[in-house]
Amino acid sequence: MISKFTKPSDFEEYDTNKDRIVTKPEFVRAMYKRYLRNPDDIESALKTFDTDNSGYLNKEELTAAMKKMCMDHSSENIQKIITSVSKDDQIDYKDFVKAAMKL
Ligand SMILES: [Ca+2]
Repeated sequence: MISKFTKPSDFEEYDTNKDRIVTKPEFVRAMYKRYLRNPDDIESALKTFDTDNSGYLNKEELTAAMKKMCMDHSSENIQKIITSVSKDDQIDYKDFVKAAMKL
């Protein structure tokens, strides 16, 4: 549990289930969400998650990425994300930006 914050609004942003406790997954998610607001960082994140360097994220790579970010990486949720941003089951840079904006 992390108890020191620079301003109260940070706490509210991190505490996504509003139980007044910021758990490690909540903190990790918040950090990634902040990180993914910058287009340059989105690009470097995509490169990090694209483990076979194909330029696209497939289902397995996206699942691993979501797991790393402490986000819902159930196969239903992964499929939902892919269907909502991509037409061909592959996530390219543009699709990944769209997906990151929804996190
Ligand atoms: Ca890939």
